[in-house]
Amino acid sequence: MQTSKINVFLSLVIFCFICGCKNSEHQQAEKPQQPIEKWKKGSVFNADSAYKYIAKQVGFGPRVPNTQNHKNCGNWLVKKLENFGFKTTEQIGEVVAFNSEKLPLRNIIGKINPNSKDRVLLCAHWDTRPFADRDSININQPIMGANDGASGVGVLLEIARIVHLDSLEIGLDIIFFDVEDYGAPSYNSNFVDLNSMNDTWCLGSQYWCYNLDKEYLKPKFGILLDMVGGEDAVFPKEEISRQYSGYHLNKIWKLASYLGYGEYFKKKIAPPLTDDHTYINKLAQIPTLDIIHYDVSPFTNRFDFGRFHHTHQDNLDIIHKPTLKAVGQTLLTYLYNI
Ligand code: AHN
Ligand code: ZN
Repeated sequence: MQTSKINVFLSLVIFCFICGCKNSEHQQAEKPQQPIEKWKKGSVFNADSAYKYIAKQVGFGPRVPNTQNHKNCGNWLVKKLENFGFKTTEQIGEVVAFNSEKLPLRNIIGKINPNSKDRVLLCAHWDTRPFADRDSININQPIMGANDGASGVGVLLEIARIVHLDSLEIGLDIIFFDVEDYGAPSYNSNFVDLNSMNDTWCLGSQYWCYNLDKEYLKPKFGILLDMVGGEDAVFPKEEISRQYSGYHLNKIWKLASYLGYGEYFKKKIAPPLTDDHTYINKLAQIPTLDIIHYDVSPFTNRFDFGRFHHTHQDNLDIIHKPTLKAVGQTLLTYLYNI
């Protein structure tokens, strides 16, 4: 009697054990596989080269619209794109600034595989701000714009150099927008009119959007770079980018973290920002995301775009090659994986 009870008990234990094993095997089989990242490696982005392109632009001095420095830098940019084998054109126009000043406008446009319908747009602004309204000294002097202006253009020039060497199958439009940073200064605005002042920014991209050629082969999507060279750069998922270009935004942020750049490409969400992509999305209807330095941490509220933003600290000293590498390598890898 005792032995049979023990036997029943043991059989039960063994039965449960087998069931348990089977069950866990079953669970394992059901468990979704971790997605395997299948990114083609692509070419190597050279941050030293991008840095040199930034230094070259800064060497022209502040690139304020309607000045000789601005003209000289524009001429250099056109030549650079041409030398990299881009079919290069300039959109010349005139815009009216917040203070009623008339400004000449020069958007610089370069194309690779100009007849391909499968195109991507990469863009950045090349002008710099005429004043330092977030500084405490010399607020009426123009800033150097090493980060705010030169950094995005420098990264794109390096990408242009590489796609020229390692031919790209898709079509590519690179646009350097003018008169982005002539927006009404913050000390000019009170709380009520700040919003209505938003359209005083990005005059070059607005002009481009309002004057699109009917024949223009619209890129499938676009990527804007703005202030991509600071040491402490953080790139959150900005709200307009999320709304209009969420698919590519999430893929690019995933790729960045796969490549080891997750410290820059944060999963945090930033509020909608007025930048060139705002108009490209809303007016030109090309889904475009913004890789922009914007710190959403509540402790740095005053310095949301970085502590050097619109100050005289925005010079070559704050340009950090590892940040350029993170942005450039991510973009380049993405281009060869579309
Ligand atoms: C505003 O401050 C409204 N937008 C930021 C756009 C900008 C200025 N990007 C660089 N400088
Ligand atoms: Zn700016």
